[in-house]
Amino acid sequence: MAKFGPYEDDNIFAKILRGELPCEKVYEDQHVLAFNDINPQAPIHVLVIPKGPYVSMDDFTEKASDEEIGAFFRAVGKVARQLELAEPGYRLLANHGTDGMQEVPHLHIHIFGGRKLGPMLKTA
Ligand code: DGP
Repeated sequence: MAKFGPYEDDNIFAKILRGELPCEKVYEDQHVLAFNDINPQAPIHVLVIPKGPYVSMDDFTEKASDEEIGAFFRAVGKVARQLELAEPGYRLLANHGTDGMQEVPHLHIHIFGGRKLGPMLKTA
C-alpha cells in the first residue's frame, strides 16, 4: 500500500527514472517518461510519469510548475496518439491514496486501450 508522506527516492518509479531498474520505454521528453505496465490490465497498458518527485496527483497539482503540469498532460495525449488510441478510444486512470488503492508513491497516469474496456468501475 502506498506511503503518503513526503516523496521517497527509493520507490520503483524513481529507480526506473534513474536507470537502476529497466522499463519498456514508450515515450520520453524533458519532463515525462512513459513505459509499459509490468502487469498489463488491457492489451495496451502504459504508465505516464513526471520526472519530478511527486507522490500523487494531489502533490503534483499543488506543487508542480505550470510547465511541468502542461508537459505532463500534453505527453499523455501525445502517447495515446502515438499508440493510435485516439480512435477507437482509451481510458485514463490515476489512483490516489488509500481509497484509490495507489500502490506506487510516484504519480502515474495509466493509459488503457486495445479493446472495449467495459464499465468504468466494477461493483465491489
Ligand atoms: P497503482 O496501483 O495505480 O499505483 O499502479 C501501479 C502500477 O505499477 C501497477 O499497474 C503495476 C505497475 N508496476 C509496479 N512495479 C512496476 C515495475 O517495476 N515496472 C513497471 N513497468 N510497472 C510496474
